[in-house]
Amino acid sequence: MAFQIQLVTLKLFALVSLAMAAGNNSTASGHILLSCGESDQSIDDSGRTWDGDTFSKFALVLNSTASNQDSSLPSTVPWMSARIFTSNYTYSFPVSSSRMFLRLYFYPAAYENYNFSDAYFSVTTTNLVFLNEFNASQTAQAKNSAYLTLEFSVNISTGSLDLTFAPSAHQSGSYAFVNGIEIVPTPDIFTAADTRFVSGDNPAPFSLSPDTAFQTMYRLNIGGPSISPRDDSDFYRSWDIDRPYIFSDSRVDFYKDSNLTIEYTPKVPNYTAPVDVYVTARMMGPNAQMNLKTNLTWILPVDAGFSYLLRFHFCEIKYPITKVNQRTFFIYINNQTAQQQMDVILWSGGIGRTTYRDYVIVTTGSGQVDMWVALHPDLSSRPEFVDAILNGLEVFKLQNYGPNNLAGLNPPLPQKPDANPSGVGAVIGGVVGGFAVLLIVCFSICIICRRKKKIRKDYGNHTLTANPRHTDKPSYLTLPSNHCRHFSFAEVQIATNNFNQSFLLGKGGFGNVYLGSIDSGTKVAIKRCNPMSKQGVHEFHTEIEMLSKFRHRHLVSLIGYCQAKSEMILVYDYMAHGTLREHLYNTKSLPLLWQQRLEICIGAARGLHYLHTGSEQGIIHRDVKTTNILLDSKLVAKVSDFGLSKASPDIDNTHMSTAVKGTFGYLDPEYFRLQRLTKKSDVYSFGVVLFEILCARPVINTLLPEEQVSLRDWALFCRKEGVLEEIIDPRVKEEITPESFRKFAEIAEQCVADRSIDRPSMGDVLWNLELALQLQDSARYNSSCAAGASSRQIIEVHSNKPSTHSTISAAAQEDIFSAIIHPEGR
Ligand SMILES: *[C@@H]1O[C@H](CO)[C@@H](O)[C@H](O)[C@H]1NC(C)=O
Ligand SMILES: *[C@@H]1O[C@H](CO)[C@@H](O)[C@H](O)[C@H]1NC(C)=O
Ligand SMILES: *[C@@H]1O[C@H](CO)[C@@H](O)[C@H](O)[C@H]1NC(C)=O
Ligand SMILES: *[C@@H]1O[C@H](CO)[C@@H](O)[C@H](O)[C@H]1NC(C)=O
Ligand SMILES: *[C@@H]1O[C@H](CO)[C@@H](O)[C@H](O)[C@H]1NC(C)=O
Ligand SMILES: *[C@@H]1O[C@H](CO)[C@@H](O)[C@H](O)[C@H]1NC(C)=O
Ligand SMILES: *[C@@H]1O[C@H](CO)[C@@H](O)[C@H](O)[C@H]1NC(C)=O
Ligand SMILES: *[C@@H]1O[C@H](CO)[C@@H](O)[C@H](O)[C@H]1NC(C)=O
Ligand SMILES: *[C@@H]1O[C@H](CO)[C@@H](O)[C@H](O)[C@H]1NC(C)=O
Ligand SMILES: *[C@@H]1O[C@H](CO)[C@@H](O)[C@H](O)[C@H]1NC(C)=O
Ligand SMILES: CC(=O)N[C@H]1CO[C@H](CO)[C@@H](O)[C@@H]1O
Repeated sequence: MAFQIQLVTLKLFALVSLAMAAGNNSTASGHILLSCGESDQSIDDSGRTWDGDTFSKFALVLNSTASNQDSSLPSTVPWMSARIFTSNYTYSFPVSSSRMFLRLYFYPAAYENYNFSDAYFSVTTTNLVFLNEFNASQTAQAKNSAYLTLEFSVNISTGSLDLTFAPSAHQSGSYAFVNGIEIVPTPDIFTAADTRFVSGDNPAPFSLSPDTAFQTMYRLNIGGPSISPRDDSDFYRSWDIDRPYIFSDSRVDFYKDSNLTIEYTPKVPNYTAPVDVYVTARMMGPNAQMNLKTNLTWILPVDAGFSYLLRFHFCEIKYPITKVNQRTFFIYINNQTAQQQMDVILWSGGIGRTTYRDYVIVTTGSGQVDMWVALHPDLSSRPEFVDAILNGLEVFKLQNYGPNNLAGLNPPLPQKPDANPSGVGAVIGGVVGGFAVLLIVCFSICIICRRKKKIRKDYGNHTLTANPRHTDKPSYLTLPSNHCRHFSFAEVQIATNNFNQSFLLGKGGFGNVYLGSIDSGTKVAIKRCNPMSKQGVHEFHTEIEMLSKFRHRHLVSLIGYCQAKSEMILVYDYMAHGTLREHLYNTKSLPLLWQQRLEICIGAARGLHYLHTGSEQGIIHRDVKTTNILLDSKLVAKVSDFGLSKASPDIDNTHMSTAVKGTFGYLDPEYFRLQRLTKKSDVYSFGVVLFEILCARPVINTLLPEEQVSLRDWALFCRKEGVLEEIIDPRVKEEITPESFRKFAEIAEQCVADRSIDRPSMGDVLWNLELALQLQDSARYNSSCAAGASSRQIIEVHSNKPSTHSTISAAAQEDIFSAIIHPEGR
C-alpha cells in the first residue's frame, strides 16, 4: 500500500511538472491551477486556464462529475469535476521555497455513486492539519452557499508541498474529494508588518513567526462591491462585500472623490490589496451626535480556540480630510481597544495614500464564536470630525502549535445550532481548547511585562472639562476658534492665593509659574510673564494663538489667559510631573525606565509631527528642548512653550529667513549659519533631546573636557568610535535591548545631521521611534516566553477565566508604576 501511494506521488509529480512546462507562463512563475478529475486544460468563465490532473489508471482515485449543477456556481470549471479518494492520497507539488496561497475548491454534490453525506475527511501536509473530519456539505450550508473556496497561506521551505487527502477513519464508507487546487507564490505579506497583540485595553507589539500558517476567514471590500480573482491579478484573491456582516444602523458607503488617485507607499506595496479596495469605504455618517452614540460594528463568526490576525486597510478618499487630526477613532476587537487615536492620514501620509494596521487577538472556547469589530470616534485629540472610516478588512486564522493545526469544528447549521458535536468533535474541541490555554499563558506573560496600563479616561475629564468652550460635543465639528477663556486678574489671584510663594512651581527668564486651582478644584499651571522679560507681548500673543489653534494630546493645552494692566498671564493644564529634564539628571526623582523614555519620545514626536503637518503651512516650534517637554500625571509627554513658534511658509518655499532664536546646544547649525528656518531645525533639536534622554546629561556642560562639552558632538564621536554604549545613562544600561539601542542611536544621529536635507522628517522619526519601542518590547516578549511558561499561577487564572488576567497584571503593574511615578508624592 505504502509503495503504491509513493508511486502515485511520483507519477503526479511528473505530471504537474509537465503541466507547468506546457502551460502558460503564469505557471512558470510557480502559479499552479489544477482542476481535479479533469484530463485536459479547461478555461473557466473568468478566462483562467486550469490544468487537468487525470491519471485514472490508478484504482485508488476516481475522477467524477457532479450529478447536478447548482445555478449559483460561477463556472463549470473547476466545480463540476471532482477527484474522489476512497483511501489516503497525496498530491506532491514541486514548489520553490516561499510563502504561498493554497486554495482548495469544494462543490459538495452527489458524484455518481458517491453520496455527499459520506464525504468526511482530513487534508494535511507533512506537519500541519488544514482540515479535520471535514464535512464540506455542512460547512457550505452553514455559509449558505453551494460551494466553498478555502484559502490557506503556508511558508514551505522543503521544495515540495505534499497534500494528503484522507477519508475519516471514524466513519465507515467515508471518502474525500476535491474539485480544484490552486497554488500562488507570494512574498512575505504577513510577518513584516507592525503587528499588535490585543488584550485588555493595552495592545502590545507582537511578532509572528515566519512559518506560521494562516487560513483566510474573511476578506472584505468594505463599502464596495465584491472583487473577483481576475481583478486582483497579483494573487487572484476574492474580496467579498461587507454588508452581510454589518451590525450597526448608522453606516454610509463612499466612493473616492473623482479628482483623487490612489497612491501606494513604499511601506504598502501595491500587491497588499488592489486599488478597488481602497477607492471605497464605509464611514459612520454626517451626524456627529449620532456617531457618538453608536459604534460602526461588524460581526464575523469564527472558530473558537484560535488566534486571529485582523488586517485593517485604510485610505482617506474624500476631501476635506487631508491632514492629521481631522478624523481619529478607536478600533475595538471583541470589545477590547486595539487602537486609540487611529489617524489614517498620520499613518498613510496624506489623502489618497494607502495604509494598513494588523492586530492579533485570541479567542477561547470551542465551536463557533462571533468576532466583534467596531469603530468609534476618538475625541481625545479634538479632531475636526466625529467619524471613523474603514476601506477593507481581512481576518486570518493563525495555526495552533503543539500539534500544528488549523482545523476547526464543522460549523453548526443555521436551523439547528446544537446538532453537531459528536464524540470526535468533542475530543478535537478539548485538544484545541488546550492549545488555546497554552497560547494565552504565553501571551499573558508577555503582557505582564508591560508595566504601563494605558488610561483611557483622558478624554472624559481632561479635554471636556478643562476647556469650557468644548463642553458641548458638536463643537468638535469645527476647528477651535481663535478665542479662549479669558480670566480676570482677580480670578487668577484667587486661583494662586495671590501668587503665594508656596504655590511656585518654577522660575525662568520669562517669569514665574504657579500651581493654581480653578472651577472648584481643577489644577492648572499659571504662567505670569515678567513684563521685563525678553518674552514680550509678541510671544504672549503667539502662544495664545498657537495653542488655541492647535490642540492635540501631545501638545500642552492652554485653558485661558489674563491680560490686565501690565499683566500677561497664561493658564495651562497642570502637568503633574513637570519637565522631562527634571527626570533625567540633577534630580531626586527616580530614573525613568527605558521604555518610559521611549514612550515619552514617541509622544513628543507625535506632538511635533502634528505641529509640522497639522495645518496647511505647518508650524515650526523653534525651541525644542527637554524643559519644553512636559509630563502629565500619567507621564504622557506634551510639547509646550510656543512663544517662539512660527508658521512655516508655503510648501514650495520651505524655509524662512528670520532672526535666530532658540536655545544654545539645541540650535540647528544650518539655521544659525544660513539664517534659514525649516521644520528640519526642529528635527535637529529633537535629535539633541534624544541624546540627552539616552545619556542623561546636559547638552552643554562646560565643566567637562573640551571634546565632551557638547553632548551632540561627543555622542557622534563616540558613535563613530563604536563606544556610544559607554556614555549612556547607567541606570538604563541593563534594561535597554541592543536592537532598541541601535535603532534609537541611529535615529538620533540622523536627526542631528549637519545638513538639513540629510535629516528625516518628524513623521519618519516618529515611525522609527515606534519601531525602537517595538524592538524593546519584542525582545522582552521573547525572553519572557522562553523563560516563562512555568508560571503556574497564571495558568490557573487563565484556564478558568481568560478575562481576569488583565486585571491581575494591571494591579501588579500599577504598584510598580505608582512607585515610579509618585516618588515622595510630588
Ligand atoms: C496564455 O497567455 C496568452 C497571453 O499571454 C493567452 O493569449 C492565451 O490564451 C493563454 N493560454 C491559455 C491556454 O490560457
Ligand atoms: C475519468 O475521466 C476520463 C476522461 O475525462 C473518462 O474517460 C473516464 O471515464 C473517467 N473515469 C471515471 C471512473 O469516471
Ligand atoms: C445519501 O444518504 C442518505 C442517508 O445517508 C440517504 O437518505 C440518501 O438517499 C442518499 N442519497 C443517495 C443519492 O444515495
Ligand atoms: C455532513 O453534513 C450533512 C449536512 O449538511 C449531513 O447530512 C451529513 O450527515 C454529514 N456527514 C457526516 C459524515 O457527518
Ligand atoms: C491516512 O491519513 C491519516 C491522516 O493523515 C492517517 O491518520 C492515517 O493513518 C492514514 N491511513 C493510512 C491507511 O495510511
Ligand atoms: C519562511 O520561513 C523561513 C524560516 O522557516 C523564513 O526564513 C522565511 O523568511 C519565510 N519566508 C516567508 C516568505 O515568510
Ligand atoms: C478635488 O475636489 C475637491 C472637491 O470635490 C476639492 O476640495 C479639492 O481641492 C480637489 N483637489 C484637487 C487636488 O484638485
Ligand atoms: C505594482 O508595482 C510594480 C512595480 O513596482 C508594477 O510592475 C506592477 O505592475 C504594479 N501592479 C499593479 C497591479 O499595479
Ligand atoms: C461585545 O459586547 C456586546 C454587547 O455590548 C456583546 O453582545 C458581545 O457578546 C460582546 N462580544 C464579545 C466578543 O465579547
Ligand atoms: C463601542 O464598543 C466598545 C467596545 O465594545 C464599547 O466599550 C462601547 O460602549 C461601544 N460604544 C457604543 C456607543 O456602543
Ligand atoms: C507556453 C509559453 O508561452 N511558454 C513560454 C514561457 O516563456 C519562455 C521564456 O521565458 C518561453 O521560452 C516559453 O515558450
